[in-house]
Amino acid sequence: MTVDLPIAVQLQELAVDIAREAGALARERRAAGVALAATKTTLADIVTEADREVEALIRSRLDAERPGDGFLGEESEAAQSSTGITWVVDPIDGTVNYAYGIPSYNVSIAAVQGEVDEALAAAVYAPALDELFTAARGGGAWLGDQRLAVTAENPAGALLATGFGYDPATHDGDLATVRRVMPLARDLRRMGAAALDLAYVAAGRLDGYFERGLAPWDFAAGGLLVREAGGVVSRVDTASDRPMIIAAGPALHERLSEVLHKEI
Ligand code: LIP
Repeated sequence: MTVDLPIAVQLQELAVDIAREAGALARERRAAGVALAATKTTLADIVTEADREVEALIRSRLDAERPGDGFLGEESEAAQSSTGITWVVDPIDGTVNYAYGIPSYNVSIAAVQGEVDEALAAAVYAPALDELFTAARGGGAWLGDQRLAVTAENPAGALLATGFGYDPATHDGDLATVRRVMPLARDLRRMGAAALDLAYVAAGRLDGYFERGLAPWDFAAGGLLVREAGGVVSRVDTASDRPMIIAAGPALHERLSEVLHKEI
């Protein structure tokens, strides 16, 4: 007798299975040596052959298992959904880390229903670290059998993470933002992979994260992890071409929003 699991759990199980297979391929290609395929918005914005190969693997698995679902990925054409579910995929998030051999890269897969902020299921897999973060809406966020929870406020200040875009023209503004936020911080991290930054907020390894200019595939899966771990994720300045993501526990999210709203 098959048990009809809630759709979010079914999607989560598929996302986990595909993320593991895709992550293994990325790790294998990394060990063999990374080939640059092209540059995109700037010379610093690279795509490797592995990015494209991993996304093709993910897409073929989803087409086989979930025909009719939509697809929004970093490296290939979008596909409309006829089922109400769309997969939002970054095949290798942290591409520059990947190209340099820095282990902080991951496969990020989210199944969303409606807006990208409304993910039903998520899997963020860091194959070089063999850590898979996952969540289904209403089912909590997990790292293996460890249930994840965001941190509470710390009188020592917040351990924050952020990131910078590939366009050098945006760096001054982003650094000004960092300067405004630092009075809330005990220290700052810049790890180069948004989905891992979000997964670490969910896991309590970071207190908060903020970054401008992310694409849906950078935050769709990690955003669900944070929400299912008791955190708050918001997107502000959405009218601009570089909206800001803010993710933290509720109290810190409020303080970060106050500071970051002042610059908008
Ligand atoms: C990256 C993000 C990172 C951001 C980089 C880039 P990619 O995604 O994960 O947080 O700072 O500019 O957008 O390009 O490696 O998939």
